[in-house]
Amino acid sequence: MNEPVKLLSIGGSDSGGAAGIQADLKTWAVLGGYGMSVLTAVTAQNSLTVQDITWMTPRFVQAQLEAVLSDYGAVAVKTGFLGRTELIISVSALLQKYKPAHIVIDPVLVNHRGQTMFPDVVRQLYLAYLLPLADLVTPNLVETAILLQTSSIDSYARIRQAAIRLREIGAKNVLIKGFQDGTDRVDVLFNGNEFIDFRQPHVKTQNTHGSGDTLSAAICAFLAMGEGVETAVALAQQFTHRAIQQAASWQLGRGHGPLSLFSEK
Ligand code: PXL
Repeated sequence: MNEPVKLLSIGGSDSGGAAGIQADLKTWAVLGGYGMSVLTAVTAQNSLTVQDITWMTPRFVQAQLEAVLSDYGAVAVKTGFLGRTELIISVSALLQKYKPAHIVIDPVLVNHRGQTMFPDVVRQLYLAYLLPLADLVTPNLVETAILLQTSSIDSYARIRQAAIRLREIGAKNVLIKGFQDGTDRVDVLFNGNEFIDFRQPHVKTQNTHGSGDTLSAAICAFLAMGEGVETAVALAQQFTHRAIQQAASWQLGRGHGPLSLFSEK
């Protein structure tokens, strides 16, 4: 008898299959984990826009969580689309009850245009309820500025300052994503002792829908497989970069297309 690597995503459905739960489950299938999903919302979405959202009730999110965690359990959990106060509070309570070994909080606060999607109370609840549970929090630059209510984060000095603050608030490790440094994209990890830059050449493409989800899902999988945070981030960044490169030639939808997660021969 053996047990597959059990992974759980708590987030929203993207009908277009690019972001959200779909990105996470595809990533995990490719990386060889057993993926489970607790839906917080269902979006009517394509490469151009999120046209509509139906939120699950807190009671039903709780029912899904109890169902999977009381039976299958999960070694690692990631949270994504969680923009409702009651959902954040009940998800946080159940994570504290079941204590998965690894928790990755991807603070989905803005759409791909960088516009905020949720009221300020959601930001406050991320700080109060979710960051203290996080083994890793993975905001992009805009989400970092929103979480800390600062002006735009436009230098390594400001990234480092912000990472220190987010760690003080409770996240054990902080990964601030997407700093454009010349022709490179750099994600900066702070583990409490040092800052580690993860650098990839920037790929000129519109097809990056779901790239943040894929990165945090891949990190979650590598943590569950026993890698340390630094290696998990490095492997996940390489995986995501390759998926972006492979999709650069795709024509799928008229807006921001998805990544290509599968090995292309
Ligand atoms: O990429 C963040 C994200 C996550 N989950 C869902 C989304 C989005 C972005 O639109 O729709 C369901």
